[in-house]
Amino acid sequence: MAEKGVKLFGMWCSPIALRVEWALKLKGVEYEYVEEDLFHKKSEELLRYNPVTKKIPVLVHDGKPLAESLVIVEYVDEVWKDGFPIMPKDPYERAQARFWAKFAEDKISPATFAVYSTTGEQQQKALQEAQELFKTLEEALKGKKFFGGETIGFVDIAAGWLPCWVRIIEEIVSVSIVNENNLPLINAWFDDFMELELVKGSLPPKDKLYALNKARREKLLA
Ligand SMILES: N[C@@H](CCC(=O)N[C@@H](CS)C(=O)NCC(=O)O)C(=O)O
Repeated sequence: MAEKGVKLFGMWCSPIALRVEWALKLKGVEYEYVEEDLFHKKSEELLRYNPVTKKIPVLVHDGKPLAESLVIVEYVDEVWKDGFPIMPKDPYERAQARFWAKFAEDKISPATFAVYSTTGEQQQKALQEAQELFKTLEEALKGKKFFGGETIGFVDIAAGWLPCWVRIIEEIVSVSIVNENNLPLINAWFDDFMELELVKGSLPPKDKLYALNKARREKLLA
């Protein structure tokens, strides 16, 4: 008989797994969290449930596994459809939400990583590129507190790791990426998003995250 219930495979320092945690918590879904130690050895269970990419997060619902964080978030929204709405109801707005989530994933993530993993002139160039991309993303926030409007939605969940991780990167590399002068709307969104109880209650300890990412950068630059 297939196992019942909801299980989430994640890792404490994964901003990507947080997306799924936020979606489940917003919906009030009870779930079992399974911590993976990707630095050492992936569990047999993870490899069995996600033999294709072998990555976390993986959601197992009544024995059926799903991979890819944003696919999972949409699934959660559809299955627990009477709970907090994550995707917009209107098809055009829903498509727009997918567009901006993809923009953040495909453009902003690598640009932010480039600032984190370089120095000197290369970093200056990366910084300029990242800020231009954030400026573009800012368009989607005009007239709104969150990307979802008055409350958070799909884009906030997809891009929601940025407020925490960008602040840590800024501290590690001693460079300001987002501030109230250059990106006032994104900066306010960073603050508002980090103030949410949902977010405050789920972020990894800052000192641990800082230490991990500082060591990772040193390794990348060595
Ligand atoms: N596009 C995937 C990315 C997942 C991903 O990169 N997960 C990382 C942890 S944050 C992972 O499992 N890395 C282990 C590996 O690459 O083998 C998603 O959104 O779920």
